[in-house]
Amino acid sequence: MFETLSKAPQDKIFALMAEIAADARPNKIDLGIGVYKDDAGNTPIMSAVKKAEERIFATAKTKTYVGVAGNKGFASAMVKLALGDSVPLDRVRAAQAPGGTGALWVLLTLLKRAKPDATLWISDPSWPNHKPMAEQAGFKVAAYPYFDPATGTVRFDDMLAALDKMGPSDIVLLHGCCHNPTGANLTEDQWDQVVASMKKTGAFPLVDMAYQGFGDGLDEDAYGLRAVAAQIDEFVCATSCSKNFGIYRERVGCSIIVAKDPAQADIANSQMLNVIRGAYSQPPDHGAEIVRIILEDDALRAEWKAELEAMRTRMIENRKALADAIRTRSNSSDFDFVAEHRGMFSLLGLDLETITRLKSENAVYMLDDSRINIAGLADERIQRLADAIVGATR
Ligand code: PLP
Ligand code: TYF
Repeated sequence: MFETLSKAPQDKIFALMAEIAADARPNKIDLGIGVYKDDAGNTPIMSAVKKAEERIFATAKTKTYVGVAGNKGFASAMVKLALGDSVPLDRVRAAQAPGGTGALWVLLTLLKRAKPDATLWISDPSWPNHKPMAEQAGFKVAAYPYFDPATGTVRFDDMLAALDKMGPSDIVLLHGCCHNPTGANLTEDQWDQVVASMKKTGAFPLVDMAYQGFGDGLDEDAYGLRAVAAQIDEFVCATSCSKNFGIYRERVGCSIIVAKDPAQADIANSQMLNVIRGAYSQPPDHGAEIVRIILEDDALRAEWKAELEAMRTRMIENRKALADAIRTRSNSSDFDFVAEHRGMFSLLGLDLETITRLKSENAVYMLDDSRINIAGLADERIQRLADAIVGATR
């Protein structure tokens, strides 16, 4: 049987994680996987999450099946969190999914059923899992221009020109906020232009929202998605609770469909539930129940928001501190863009030779495209990282 197979490629992010773990140098700086870390380098459980779990343990009476769509209260709360009041709910359907990845997979499989010959467009560059996932779903995958590593900014004119050439057989995967891996994001005005282009061409939006609340705030980060919702009558969105609730391993996400009318929403939803039933029958409940409890309870919701806000502002402070430290040492504004980026990542635009040297000489680990994770840097590590980057790029 298995002699017909050859070895599959590893996910480069998880491969780097193993490489870092094998490095015995005590001073190593891990800028690899996208997990939020505090000053001490830990990824603690949020206090609102702990309290919700305590409530589950104290009050849950059954572990019977929840159903194919998962936790309904969770799905409703997630729709509200992502879409706000941007679209009438009778056109919206949602199902709980195992993580943002699971939500993306369900939606890609659904879209393949709806439009088998579509081309799926991802940004250049994008999260390394997007292309393999879209290919696994059977799509032709193409890339639209997105990032200019020389300036650290979005190549917006090129992006818009590519979008303007698309049509109804094109599906465009857009990062809702906090672009992974670049950290460079569309302004509100640019979102409006993207939405106007897609409305005009009939290209179909697939929004990946994995970091809501990590950029400029919960509502601010949903600007693009809500602009899509206000102007375009059908689209889908995959959301994740891994980062903003810090419940990575619980695998919590949501697949959201917005259709032209309630009848089409019902049909699309029946196909989505059919996709889920044929894959894993129904999602695990615990993590979704945590999120439902938090979002439906005023006090816990306020506590969660405050914790999320503290994480968000700390990442922005780290960005400013790193940009300042590099500017002071290099007398140049070459890396000032780090302070303008949002979310957990910035793509520094370093070449592979520099990245390899930083690894061997400074024990500084970043992805081989020069993506760094800005969370988990604390003051002393920021100064050392600035020394290393300026030393290696001189
Ligand atoms: N989409 C993007 C852009 C991501 O960075 C991630 C990574 O966390 C995901 C989706 C999926 O996250 P998860 O499946 O862990 O919820
Ligand atoms: O980009 C990251 O680092 C996070 C974590 O297959 C991640 O999104 C990385 C790879 C992957 C799943 C999650």
